[in-house]
Amino acid sequence: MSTAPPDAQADHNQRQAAHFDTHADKFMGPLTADVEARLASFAKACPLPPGARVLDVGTGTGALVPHLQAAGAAYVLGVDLSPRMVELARSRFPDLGSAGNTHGARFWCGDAAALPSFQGPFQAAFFNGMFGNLLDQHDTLARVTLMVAHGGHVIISHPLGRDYVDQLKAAAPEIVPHTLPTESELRAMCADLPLKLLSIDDGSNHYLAVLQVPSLYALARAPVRMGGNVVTGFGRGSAKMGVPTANLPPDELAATLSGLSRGVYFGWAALKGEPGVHKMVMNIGKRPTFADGAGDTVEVHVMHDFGRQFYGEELRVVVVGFIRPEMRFANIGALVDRIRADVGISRNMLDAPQMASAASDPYLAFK
Ligand code: ADP
Ligand code: RBF
Ligand code: MG
Repeated sequence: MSTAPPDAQADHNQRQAAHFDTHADKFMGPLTADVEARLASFAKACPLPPGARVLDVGTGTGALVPHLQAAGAAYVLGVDLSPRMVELARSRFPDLGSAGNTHGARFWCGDAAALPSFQGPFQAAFFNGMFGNLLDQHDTLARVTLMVAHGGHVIISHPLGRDYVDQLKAAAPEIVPHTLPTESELRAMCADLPLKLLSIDDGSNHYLAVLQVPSLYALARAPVRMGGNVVTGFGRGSAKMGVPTANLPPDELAATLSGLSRGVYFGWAALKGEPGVHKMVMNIGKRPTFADGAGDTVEVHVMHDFGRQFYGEELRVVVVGFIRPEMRFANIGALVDRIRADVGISRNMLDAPQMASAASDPYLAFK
């Protein structure tokens, strides 16, 4: 996935914070009735279950927050890069601190792409009036999507529309590097994300795209079968991460892999000569978290204790689901935390009847 270099991202975030710190007070003025009405309709764009937790990315002074609350959000977390904006937003709502489970609105100052996972999961995440301000729209969309519960929604909206954002971009590209994606651009952006585009209204003076995180993370082309004799990797999976990964030979699998984007998948695995079919989660990619991550690897973590190593032996997998694209993490601890979440999601998803049936795929019986 495209990821801006960390220093470019840090520079961009600093520029956003400084710009909105300077202009924050202008965002406290009343909005027109028209804009308020559009914000109200955006907040109702997806169902919010009772007790819903909602993330408002680029909350500014919290303009969308009352509308989210009116639409049924019990818990709103507003996130913004500008400390002054966050200060003003906090001044408009009862002070609840920055974490906790009491219903109401809270605010967190920082990059939504770096929001600690304990703040989630959310039933919905909104990018309102700010998507063009992101340096790497795909990367931030991917990371925020991981904070949204399965079956939840991601909303990209703007109360003044794409033409307006075009003008902002033309006037100050260092602050607004992108415009809003057209329908085909949004589909392309979501191609390797666990997101389904439910609707898009790209009107002349408003923009509303409604995306959903699938409830089963099913892979469109499932089942995908692949296998091979286990090869050695970098010796890090078990030793440094506590997650052994049996590496499959990528060259032999080139034809199968060409149709799959880099990322994390799950399904079923069997080792030749050993009884049983086991749940597995796997990564296909280049391990961008590590300096030695370059060549493509296919790594399978089998959720079973074999009590031994099995290098050179034949491992087969049937892939049924896709969780997320491969990403660069700030450090090995953050990667391991995320892999643990991937293991948990996979284990749960594979219990669903649609996913469980693939365990009896004849390919896994070596016949
Ligand atoms: P490498 O870097 O060589 O791939 P790892 O530390 O990732 O080494 O460990 C992977 C090896 O551990 C596999 O090749 C396999 O022989 C063994 N292993 C044992 N149990 C498992 C398991 N449940 N899932 C994956 N590999 C396992
Ligand atoms: N490496 C990354 O650099 N980024 C990832 O997003 C990533 N996701 C993974 C998800 C799972 C479920 C597994 C098993 C591995 C993942 N890896 C990822 C690969 C990891 O870096 C690799 O297993 C170790 O470096 C050992 O080779
Ligand atoms: Mg390995």
